[in-house]
Amino acid sequence: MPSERSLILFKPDAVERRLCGKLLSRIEDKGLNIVGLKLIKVTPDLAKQHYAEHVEKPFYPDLESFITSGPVVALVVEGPEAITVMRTLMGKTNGRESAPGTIRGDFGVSRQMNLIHGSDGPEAATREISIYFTEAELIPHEPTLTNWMTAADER
Ligand code: D4T
Repeated sequence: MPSERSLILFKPDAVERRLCGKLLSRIEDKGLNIVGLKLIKVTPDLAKQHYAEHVEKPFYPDLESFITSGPVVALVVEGPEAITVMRTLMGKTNGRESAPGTIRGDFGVSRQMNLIHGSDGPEAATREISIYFTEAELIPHEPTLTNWMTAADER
């Protein structure tokens, strides 16, 4: 089972609402490794790069002003099927539809202010990680607890 990396953002609403600790705990509790983490301000240029597929959509101007409106915590998480594991942990895009127990389901009712971003596939993850992080900013490591959280054939 291949280990994957996913680009995660705690969006400006999560920072403003002081939810970063709770969101980080969900990721740590689940058993994924943090290999990159920083506080950044997303610029309009960076937003256009990140959301390239949405730039022409009617909701894009509002999305850009939201994602550039305050600090964002950017992370790279790693683990078995990390991309899918994170999407499941986050819940559906629209907080009104996401299930209780998920991050979006537990903490919000908005489609735009949905607290967290996670890459939606391996190609997106590679692209997004390279937009937000340099190789030197990523610190791969193998916590000793890994041996108690995954079997050998799951690593
Ligand atoms: P992100 O990319 O933020 O993790 O969200 P999703 O992957 O779950 O959802 P998405 O790409 O479809 O949308 C990106 C981003 O745009 C916001 N949005 C979306 C919005 O404000 N209005 C809309 O109509 C849609 C479809 C929410 C997430």
